[in-house]
Amino acid sequence: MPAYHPPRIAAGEITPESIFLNRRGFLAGAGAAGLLAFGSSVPAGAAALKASESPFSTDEKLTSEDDVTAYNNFYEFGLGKGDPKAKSGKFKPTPWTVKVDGMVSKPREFGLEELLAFPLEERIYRMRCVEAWSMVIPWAGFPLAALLDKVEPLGSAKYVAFETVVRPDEMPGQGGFFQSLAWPYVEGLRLDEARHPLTILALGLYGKTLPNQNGAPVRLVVPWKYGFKGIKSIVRITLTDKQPPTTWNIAAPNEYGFYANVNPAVDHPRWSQASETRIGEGGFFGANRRPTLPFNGYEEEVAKLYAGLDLKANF
Ligand SMILES: Nc1nc2c(c(=O)[nH]1)N[C@H]1C(S)=C(S)[C@@H](COP(=O)(O)O)O[C@H]1N2
Ligand SMILES: [Mo]
Repeated sequence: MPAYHPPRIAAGEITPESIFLNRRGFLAGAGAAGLLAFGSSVPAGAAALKASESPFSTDEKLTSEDDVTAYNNFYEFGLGKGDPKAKSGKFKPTPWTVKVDGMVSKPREFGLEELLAFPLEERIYRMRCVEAWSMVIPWAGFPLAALLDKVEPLGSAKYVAFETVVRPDEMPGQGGFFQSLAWPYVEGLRLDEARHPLTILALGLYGKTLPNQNGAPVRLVVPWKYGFKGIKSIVRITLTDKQPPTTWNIAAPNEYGFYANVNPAVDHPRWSQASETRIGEGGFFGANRRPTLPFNGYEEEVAKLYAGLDLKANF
C-alpha cells in the first residue's frame, strides 16, 4: 500500500493540516536595484543569499515565506505537511558535497561553497504539487546546465539521475519500522529537460539559504513538472543512457509517471488535475480554486521538448 501522495481519501474530503494566513507581503520594490538583498531577520542556520533578477520570473503574488517553509512534502521527515519543519532540526546541511558521475568526461565532486559560487539568479516560479495545490516561490539558484557543462556529458548520455541523502539518524522518516518510501529518494530527467534554461538547482529561497524542510542545502526545481520531480537534499547526480527509476513511479506506477508534466487534461486516477488551490488564498476548495495550466504555465517555453510524444501515455 505505497501511495501516500496524498492520503487515500476522496479529493473532496482533503483538509490541509495547516493553511496559514498570508502575513507577509513581498518586499516592495526589491527588484529595483537588480541585485536583491532580502531578509532582515535571518533565522539561525540560514545565511543571506544574493541573487540577480531573472526574466524567467513570474510577477504573480508570492506565497508567504511562512507557508513556503511550513507546508511541505519531505517524507524523509514524515508524512505530515508540518513534519519537515518540526522534525528536521537535527539535519546537518553543512558540510555538503554533490558527486557528479556516470557518462561524463570529467566526473567530480562539488562542495557546497563551489555550488554557491555559481552566479545565482532569483527565479520566481509557480510550483504545482500533484496533490492539486500550488505556490509561488522566490528561489535562488542557477541553471543545472551550468553544472553539467563543467563535467562535460558524453555524447552517449541521454538522462540525468538524482539521489537524495540517506541519514536515518537525522531524518526520522527514514528510520523506524514504518517506511513510506524506498530510500534514497531518486528522480530523473531527460538530458534535454535537465539542460533547459528553466531547470535550476536551488540553494535558497526568500533571499536566504534553503531551510532544511525545503531541501537544504541544494534541491532541483523544474517548474513545468509536478512538485515531486523537485528532489531535495541532493548528494549525487549521474549521467546515464537509460531512463532512471523515480521514487513515486516505483511506489505507484499507475499513478505517477517519469515525465510528470503538469497537465490539466490528464487526471490522477484518484482525483482531477484540472484545477488547483493556491496556498494562502483561503479554502482548499470552492471559489478560490483556479484552473491548472498546461505545463504549469510554461507551455511556450517547454512544449517543444515533447513534440511527437503522447503525454497521456507518458504521464
Ligand atoms: N527527497 C525528497 N524530495 C522531495 C520530496 C520528498 O518527499 N523527498 N517531496 C516532493 C514533493 S511531493 C513536493 S510537492 C516538493 C515540495 O517542495 P517544498 O516542500 O519545498 O514546497 O518536494 C519534492 N521533493
Ligand atoms: Mo508533491
